[in-house]
Amino acid sequence: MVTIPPKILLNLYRVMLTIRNLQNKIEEEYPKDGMKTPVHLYTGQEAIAAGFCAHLNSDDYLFSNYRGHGHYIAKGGNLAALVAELYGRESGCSRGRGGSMHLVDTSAGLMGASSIVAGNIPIAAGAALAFKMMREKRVSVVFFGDGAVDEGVLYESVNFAVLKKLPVIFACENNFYAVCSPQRARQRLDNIYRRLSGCGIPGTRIGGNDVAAVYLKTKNIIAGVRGGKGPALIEFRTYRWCGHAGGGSDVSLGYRTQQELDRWKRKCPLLSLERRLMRERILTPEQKLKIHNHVNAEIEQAFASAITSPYPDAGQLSKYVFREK
Ligand SMILES: Cc1ncc(C[n+]2csc(CCOP(=O)(O)OP(=O)(O)O)c2C)c(N)n1
Ligand SMILES: [Mg+2]
Repeated sequence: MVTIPPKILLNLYRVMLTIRNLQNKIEEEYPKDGMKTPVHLYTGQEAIAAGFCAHLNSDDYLFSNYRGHGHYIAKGGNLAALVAELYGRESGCSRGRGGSMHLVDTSAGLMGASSIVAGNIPIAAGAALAFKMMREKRVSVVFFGDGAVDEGVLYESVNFAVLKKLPVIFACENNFYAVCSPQRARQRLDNIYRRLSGCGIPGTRIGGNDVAAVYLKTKNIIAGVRGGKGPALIEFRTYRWCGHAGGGSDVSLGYRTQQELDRWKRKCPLLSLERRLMRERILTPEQKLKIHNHVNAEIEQAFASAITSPYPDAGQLSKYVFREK
């Protein structure tokens, strides 16, 4: 903790709080049916996006999956454009055509979120090949879940990236479930970070609920990849608090227990950072209030502007979706 400057820690706190409170607000508003999109909430996983993306520049590329709100915010995305996208408005980051699972904002380096499990993995490797061919010191990052590790394309992409020494980081957020299917029912060994060592990629396992650990441990990995060392694989261990999609608890479905959920909630990434910051007097109660008020006002403003923004013109719906002749 001491090795991270207070200013950076406070910023990590602000980013995580923005992601958390935004997820909570979406959960609250979603039943009103104004958002005509499935939503996959990132609640509980905030430390990964915040700690990792703190080392990225806006021209580094980030490829996300359908659980991408946190990735977009942490990459320096536009909160109002994200919320407008959930409401299908023209002012949304994907001009209202994509919804929650298909966020795109090239100005922030978010090259696209995808609803296809593992779909963005080879694309991220391709982007890294372009960086290498252009001799640019940029990195390409792809976030995916433990479920995506079951897709063959990961192995092909890692093999190619190692062979060509590409500046790509394969970042797996292992929350131990793919929808209702536990990791142990799909993978004989709990070893995602080591699983591709046979291809020659270095793998690291990081506790994904500890933002200081994420920040410190990913710093050197990202710097190495940027410096030309070749690709890296990271497995973050974390837990999804809500149901797979749509928010709310899904413990009644029977695939996981309330005890397990409670155990992970006690390891809340946001609260543990807050406690440490207060203990170390980096965050005072007054500062905390100020940050919370600011973050909440920004979120309220984003929702207010989204619901009063126009929808895309009906005659223009396929614009930006299909290639223009
Ligand atoms: C190629 C493909 N297969 C199946 C699905 C259906 N599906 C949607 S999400 C999901 C689970 C993925 O779990 P994981 O990668 O662990 O990510 P998490 O939802 O836990 O963040 C599946 C199987 C899909 N969208 N794409
Ligand atoms: Mg998962």
